[in-house]
Amino acid sequence: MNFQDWLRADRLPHIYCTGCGNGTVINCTLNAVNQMGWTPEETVFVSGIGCSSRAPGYIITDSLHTTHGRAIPFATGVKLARPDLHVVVFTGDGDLAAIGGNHFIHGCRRNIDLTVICMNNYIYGMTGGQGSPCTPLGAYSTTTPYGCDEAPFDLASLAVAAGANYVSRWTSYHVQELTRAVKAGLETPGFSLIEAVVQCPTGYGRRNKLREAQDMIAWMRDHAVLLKKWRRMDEEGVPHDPATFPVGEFVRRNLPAMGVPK
Ligand SMILES: Cc1ncc(C[n+]2csc(CCOP(=O)(O)OP(=O)(O)O)c2C)c(N)n1
Ligand code: SF4
Repeated sequence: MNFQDWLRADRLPHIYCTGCGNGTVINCTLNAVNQMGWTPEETVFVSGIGCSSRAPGYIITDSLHTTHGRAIPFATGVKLARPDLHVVVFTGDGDLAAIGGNHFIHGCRRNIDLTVICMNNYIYGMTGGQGSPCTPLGAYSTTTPYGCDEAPFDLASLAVAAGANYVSRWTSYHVQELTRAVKAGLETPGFSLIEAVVQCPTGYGRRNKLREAQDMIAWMRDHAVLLKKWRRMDEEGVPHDPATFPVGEFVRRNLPAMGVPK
């Protein structure tokens, strides 16, 4: 099978704005799923509500497009009822970390055998660009018109602390790395989080001097710091530029997991 064969062509054209980063993450994910040699019959995609959560609608497998924030509970149900199925969740930073924040940390704590792919565009895209728990300090959104003055969640570190077996962060600029990370998440039993920072020119970029898609892609390229370098800077007491963020594999471990087929 070719990875494009996983797409539901009769659902096109998609709803995404020109330049949206979500399509890149869907492509990387389908590439990784295809590399696993899985079939659509044994794979299920689950999502909440948001632009990111529309992704399963474009994929030929069975899928659940659920209620806002509840993708992980629905996915947990699928996995516990049918441990033989591969269950992949698409979510956004609002869906996962705001209304769904409690489900997220408990999914990690239970280490349930799911692969969760979060398209983090720093805002609520679908509803017009409100601030989310991941909006960076100082960033503008419709609900932070003077610049966000709350510290954002670090989703990857949160997942590590809560007990997930596999955690990576990349961006839609890092296509190869992101594809490899999704595959590693699919291979690792237990809860996997792959955080993909993506451009949302409509809801985020145009309010933050990153109006064109390529402006934000260049911004991600220039502000992502490899985790090894980030940790070396920590060891040496070198301060981080607050606009930068670490990318790479945060953890890959083998803590006891739930829902893994015997
Ligand atoms: C219970 C409930 N509250 C609020 C909404 C409205 N709503 C729809 S999508 C969304 C936020 C989406 O943001 P995110 O999850 O980050 O996804 P994005 O659209 O940015 O990909 C909200 C608040 C809803 N559908 N259901
Ligand atoms: S609003 Fe943002 S996240 Fe939603 S489709 Fe448009 S660019 Fe993508």
